[in-house]
Amino acid sequence: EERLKTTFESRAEKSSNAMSAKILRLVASKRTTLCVAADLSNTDKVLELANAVGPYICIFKTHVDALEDFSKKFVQELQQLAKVHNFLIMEDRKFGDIGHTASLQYGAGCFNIADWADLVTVHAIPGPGIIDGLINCLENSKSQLSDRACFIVAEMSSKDTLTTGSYLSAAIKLAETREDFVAGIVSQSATGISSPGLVQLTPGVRTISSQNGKERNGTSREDGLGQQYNSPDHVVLERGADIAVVGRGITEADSPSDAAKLYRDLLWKAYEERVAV
Ligand code: S5P
Repeated sequence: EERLKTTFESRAEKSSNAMSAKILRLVASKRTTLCVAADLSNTDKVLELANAVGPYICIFKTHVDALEDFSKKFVQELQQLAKVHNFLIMEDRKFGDIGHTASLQYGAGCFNIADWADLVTVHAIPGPGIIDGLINCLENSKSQLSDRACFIVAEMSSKDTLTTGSYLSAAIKLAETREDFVAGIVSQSATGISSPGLVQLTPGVRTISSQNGKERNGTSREDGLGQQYNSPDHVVLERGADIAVVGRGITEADSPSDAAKLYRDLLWKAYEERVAV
């Protein structure tokens, strides 16, 4: 597969989306394909995590609607850390409504995501109108369209997900035809993705040794609520992941910073193996 063998640097040059080029260049220069999922319920904890893992990540992924104490000040502090450590912020909102509604959810309300998140996630289910909705919102906001992009959730990591077959191929096709605002795809495989600029983000990543207890039996690669895990090696070499999302594998570690460093190293080694000629 041509695309998967190509270095991030040359894919950045071929990209037709400014944000995807920015991500690919950041990944190449910082030498990290790790995205940390900050699924914590308190803003101090999220900021502490961002500061600890900041040096080792390219993207910091949030779910701000799970925070008990969201504030504008939190956003400013997170943006400050993003500047200091050089990472991008992705709000994993998984928008899934008609364009008009998604536009309101993106640029208004108490979170005002369009104002601060470099990247957002979007379900493909409404069709292209959802992308037009987000673009429309940005055109009427103070954020620059070229400083924002979305990732289409094409295929989920969870057990018995419905994102299969013709839905999955149509979701990838949507991403490929809308690179004006789509920087990447959230998926479990590279099948069907051909554009060199599109970045594949793959969640459901955890090393066996970081799943304390359960995995000592060697078999448990799930979390009991449908999440399914693969190793860093496997997602990069067998599934085509460009960026791997690690949540609890890092947030539940004794030292999130050491764990992030370890995941970064494992992922980068696998990437080098993948692009090696
Ligand atoms: O298919 C998906 C898509 C996403 S974005 N499966 C996922 O798990 N995610 C997100 O990745 C999920 O919302 C969570 O924030 C993270 C996985 O967390 P972990 O603790 O299971 O590593």
